[in-house]
Amino acid sequence: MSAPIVRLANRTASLAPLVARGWRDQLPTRDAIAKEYQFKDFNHAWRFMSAVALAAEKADHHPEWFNVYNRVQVTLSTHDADGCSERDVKLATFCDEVAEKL
Ligand code: H2B
Repeated sequence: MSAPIVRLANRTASLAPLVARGWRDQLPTRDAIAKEYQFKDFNHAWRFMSAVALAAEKADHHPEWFNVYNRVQVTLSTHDADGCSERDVKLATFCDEVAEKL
């Protein structure tokens, strides 16, 4: 993911499409976004996590996540920028695309 490691210049506008798709803005607690996915079963949750993990490793941009059976809670923030960056927008969009196809 070659997006710059800087906080979003226009945070509200950049996050609006994600918020419209169910991502929660974690402000004021933290400059991060989070979404909970629910899949058919553990197999589908794991397929989602596998696909996202491969993309995350390739992009050197990793999710914080928590999985119980068919649920996956994903939190995205850029530690190196101490807040949301374009990298989080890209990874969030990718997560939604993968979940949509499962
Ligand atoms: N993932 C996330 N979410 N934020 C980062 O700032 C980050 C990362 N930085 N993965 C990368 C790894 C960095 O620590 C390494 C050294 O490139």
